[in-house]
Amino acid sequence: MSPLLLTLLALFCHALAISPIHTKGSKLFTSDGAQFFVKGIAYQLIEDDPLVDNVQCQLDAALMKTLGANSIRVYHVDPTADHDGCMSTFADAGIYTWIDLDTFNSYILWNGNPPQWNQTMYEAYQKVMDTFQKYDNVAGFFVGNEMLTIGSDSVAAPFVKAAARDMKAYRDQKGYRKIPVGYSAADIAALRPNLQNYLACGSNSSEALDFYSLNAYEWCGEASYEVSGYNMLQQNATSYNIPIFFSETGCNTPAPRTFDDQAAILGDEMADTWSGAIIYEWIQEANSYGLISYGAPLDPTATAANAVGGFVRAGTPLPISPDFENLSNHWATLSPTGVSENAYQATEIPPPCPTFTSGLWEVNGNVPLPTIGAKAATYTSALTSATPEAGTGTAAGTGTGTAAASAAASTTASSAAVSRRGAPLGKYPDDRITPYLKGLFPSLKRWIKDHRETWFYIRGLLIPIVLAAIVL
Ligand SMILES: *[C@@H]1O[C@H](CO)[C@@H](O)[C@H](O)[C@H]1NC(C)=O
Ligand SMILES: *[C@@H]1O[C@H](CO)[C@@H](O)[C@H](O)[C@H]1NC(C)=O
Ligand SMILES: *[C@@H]1O[C@H](CO)[C@@H](O)[C@H](O)[C@H]1NC(C)=O
Ligand SMILES: CC(=O)N[C@H]1CO[C@H](CO)[C@@H](O)[C@@H]1O
Repeated sequence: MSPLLLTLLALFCHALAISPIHTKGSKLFTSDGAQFFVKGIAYQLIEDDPLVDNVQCQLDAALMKTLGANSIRVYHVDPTADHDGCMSTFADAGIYTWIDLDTFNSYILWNGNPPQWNQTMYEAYQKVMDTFQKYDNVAGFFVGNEMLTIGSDSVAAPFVKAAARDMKAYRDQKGYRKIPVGYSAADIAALRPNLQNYLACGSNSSEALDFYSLNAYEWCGEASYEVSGYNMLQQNATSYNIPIFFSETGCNTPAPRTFDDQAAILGDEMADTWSGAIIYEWIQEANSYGLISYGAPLDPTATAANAVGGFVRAGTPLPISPDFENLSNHWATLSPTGVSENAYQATEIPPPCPTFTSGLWEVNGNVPLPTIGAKAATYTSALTSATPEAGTGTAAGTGTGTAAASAAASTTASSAAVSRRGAPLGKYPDDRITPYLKGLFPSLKRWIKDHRETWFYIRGLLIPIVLAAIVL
């Protein structure tokens, strides 16, 4: 085939592609400039990578499309495996993926050990990013899941931030797409809102998360926005400067699940602030959070094909009633449009970095982050011995930074955070043709950007005509 034909073909195929996601201010946008709201499903059929068996992915993606999902979250992947099949299957179904960079042997905090962010982990995270960055339907990466669970775990928070800093720098240095990097937090009242604020705070956005997300199971049964405590989550997140969403939700007691919380999250109460939710989880297992099963439960010791722990983990997904329909019914009626990227001015500023409160939040302000491989004990003692003067004038502040210093840092950040808007559409004087022609091309480009769907449609019609003209 001629290079021209190949190019045209590539353009044609691109027209069908999924539009990648990025962040601006507190919101997620597709490259079409539309705000994106997550309607996701936690998807981990097996402990190992579920994105390698394309036959299974096809079966599941088809039913997820029926359900109305636009995202999955995968907690463990094998960066050495081939994901092309599954990733394109999900992309074709309009489904994005949220991928955890860590796995069983690379957690920043686990099992009561001191927090770690070291070279081995950095390289392991890099491999996952290297493998997945090429797929347009990767919506984001998590540097960790639910690692901090009590107030004193807060000493690990700078390590989480350091991991995000380094993965963002690695992404940019490799010239990868600006795939958002975030953290998925456990919903711990004692850590709230300190952790949320800490991970976003400071004037240097290279050292903050791109998004924050929460695993919250507060809304159970016939609760309501107030009774569930979602109103408090909303209070804590109002005017937050980076995107925030539920990375797990779906309380299962009492059964059946109604998913009524979706109406709050994706509706008037929260959609101005929150970017949607991921439901825990796709497969029915012993914990009873499944939306589907691959057959009746077995004896936990059964050794049937694809069975682990008493549950078959492959095959045709069968909806669990009424949970599946309940969720599907909600999602069908909830399609917030939010704001278009062009119309949105990201004026939110980073929250102040929380100050030290023994047992609750043991990181004092905007402390310098640990370097790769820093030992927790050495790092912490350096912080406590730092004097207020040590870091005067630096954006990083000092270990003994005060609330005032953090607030000052945030104020500085505010001017930087004010978004640069696209130039307004020019007005062309009708007596001079040159400026008009000069303006035509950018206007056309802008029109395409704003009307991407229409443009793809037109282009889809034009390309076969051009091809036919060349061939005939
Ligand atoms: C990094 O930490 C992990 C545990 O999270 C550990 O298994 C590994 O040996 C450490 N590597 C280095 C170089 O310290
Ligand atoms: C922001 O943070 C990055 C990563 O730590 C660092 O390289 C850069 O120098 C910082 N910028 C400022 C202005 O401090
Ligand atoms: C954040 O939430 C907690 C409890 O969930 C609440 O006590 C606190 O007042 C909230 N803070 C703000 C600033 O809304
Ligand atoms: C929103 C929704 O569809 N709710 C339904 C969930 O399932 C129960 C039990 O079948 C129904 O009564 C609800 O109407």
